[in-house]
Amino acid sequence: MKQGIITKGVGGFYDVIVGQDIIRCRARGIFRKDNIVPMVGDKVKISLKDKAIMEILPRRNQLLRPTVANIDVLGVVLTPTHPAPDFYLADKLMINAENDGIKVILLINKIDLTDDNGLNSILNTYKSTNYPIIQLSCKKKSGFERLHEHIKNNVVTLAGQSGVGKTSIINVLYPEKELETGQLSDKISRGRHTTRHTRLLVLPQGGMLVDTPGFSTMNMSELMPEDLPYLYPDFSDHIYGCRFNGCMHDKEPGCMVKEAVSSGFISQERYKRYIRILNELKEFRRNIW
Ligand SMILES: Nc1nc2c(ncn2[C@@H]2O[C@H](COP(=O)(O)OP(=O)(O)OP(=O)(O)O)[C@@H](O)[C@H]2O)c(=O)[nH]1
Ligand SMILES: [Mg+2]
Ligand SMILES: [Zn+2]
Repeated sequence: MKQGIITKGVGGFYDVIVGQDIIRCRARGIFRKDNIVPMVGDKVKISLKDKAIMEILPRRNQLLRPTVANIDVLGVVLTPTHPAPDFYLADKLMINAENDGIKVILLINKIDLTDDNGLNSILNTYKSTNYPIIQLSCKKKSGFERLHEHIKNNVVTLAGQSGVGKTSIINVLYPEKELETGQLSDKISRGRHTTRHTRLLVLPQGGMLVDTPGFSTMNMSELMPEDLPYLYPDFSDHIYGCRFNGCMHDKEPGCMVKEAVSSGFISQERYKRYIRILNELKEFRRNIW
């Protein structure tokens, strides 16, 4: 038996990288019986003779949207324009990563296309999170040295809307692979969902990168509403000063999170989305009980 990492899974076959070689395997029937589906990023033991995955090693973490196991860093990719930033999706990606103990970095791509206003609205939204923010242009190939600092020795998954340049970023870091990228469509510049399958690449310069398909909707049904405030690093300095224990930072008086929003320490827009997400999670709980 050999040990490797799943780099891709399509139609019941899994590509497993073992050293330099990619071996296409089937999963043993037993996984289906136990309801375990192998994921990209899984460390597995395979039988070379049968070309089969025999065992999935315990996962350190698993993101469900996008579906990847054993991630160190989630790179949330946003663009100031083309397409316009979907902050609601970005917040949700960050919340899920926090919930799974995965580090977050924010990548602002296509800075060659924008003016200061577009860029500042993203920077101001996320500055109090203290997430590392890296400005990139794939067109000008700028900003990549700083990104590489976060990639070496890590498994980094890129996620975000279709068309923000996730695949383009990987192509700059690993040009030999020439992954397919797509033009934007229509007047409002939407992506065309060019990347269809999650795929892990081992970079020659060290580190692993995971390219994922863009998406726009995401539910977080597994999260409990009362856990949500703790998944906002920009709330953490304020959360313990609230008048009420168990303050959800919504309509309660004496709330220090709301105070911090009023005085500009926390982005107002991000706070509004927090309330929206909180209500969604509550609604979900109401419906299942
Ligand atoms: N001007 C400019 N265009 C870029 C940049 N990065 C990517 N693009 C373009 O944006 C388009 C979409 O890029 P992709 O890399 O396919 O985007 P993606 O996020 O992988 O999209 P999906 O696979 O659909 O999720 C392509 O036409 C790229 O050439 C950039 O930094 N500047
Ligand atoms: Mg892509
Ligand atoms: Zn509060």
